[in-house]
Amino acid sequence: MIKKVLGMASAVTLTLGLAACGGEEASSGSVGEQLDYEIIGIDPGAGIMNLTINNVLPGYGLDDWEVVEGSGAAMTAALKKAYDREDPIIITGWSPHWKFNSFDLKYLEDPEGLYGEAEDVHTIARLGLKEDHPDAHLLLDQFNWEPEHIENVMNLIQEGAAPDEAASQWVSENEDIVSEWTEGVNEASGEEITLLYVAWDDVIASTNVVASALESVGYEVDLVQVDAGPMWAGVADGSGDAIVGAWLPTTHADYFAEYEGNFEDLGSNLHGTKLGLVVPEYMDIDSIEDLKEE
Ligand code: PBE
Repeated sequence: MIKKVLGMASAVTLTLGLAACGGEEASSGSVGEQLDYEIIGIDPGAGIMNLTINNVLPGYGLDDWEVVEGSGAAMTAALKKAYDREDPIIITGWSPHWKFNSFDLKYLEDPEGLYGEAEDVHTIARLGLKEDHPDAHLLLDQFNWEPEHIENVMNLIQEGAAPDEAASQWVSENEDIVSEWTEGVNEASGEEITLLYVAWDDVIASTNVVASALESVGYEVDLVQVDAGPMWAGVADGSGDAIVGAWLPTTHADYFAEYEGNFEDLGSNLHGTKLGLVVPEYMDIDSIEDLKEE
């Protein structure tokens, strides 16, 4: 009897010992084991989520991996937490974005090119905006800047400025650029323009800057934050006047196709975006292919 009890006790000790050992193995095992095969994603309506889940994971045979849904803010919070502890983490990342200014990060190579080439960010207007508000339409049509400009605004916000304050600071400090957007635009007298946007940090920055430029010529601008699907639906059904964060031709291809004919594409306002899986420099993987286990 006593012998049996002792036997059980040592069996328990043995089990605990193995479990502890398993834990250690997990933290020094493959990247997949360390991360529980989880990539930190953002909101499910984002094009980068669609691309990662439906093209990239299957394209590289990463069937064990999943992309955790959340938001842009939850993703950067998870990144900061992991980074401060030098823990491994993989996020769905994009440029332009302030995270590359705040942390040492790298894109995992994408040898199959499944995230596509550098894209353009387009301004999309509702049908009829040109007739109803020709001057706002002209300004939106002339809005155009460079990645370094939007990064400046994003960094101001990241350093603590409210988005509208960062935007009006940038607008007042960059009159040479903004005057190209307002060229030929007549002063308005408080007419309302509604811009729809998603809480992606780049789109928060660009939308606030365009709002500030419209306000500088006398418009009253309403900024309405929505999800990606409703943003496209809203500009197509006319409940919003315009959006300035349409990533094309790849990232928002499905939305573009779904609503084509029900909006006016005012063309590119920025060239040179990038999408991918992003990790801290201290991780010793370099390619999406490194996530595949034999
Ligand atoms: N983003 C930022 C968006 C477009 C702008 C890359 C997160 C997306 O994936 O839809």
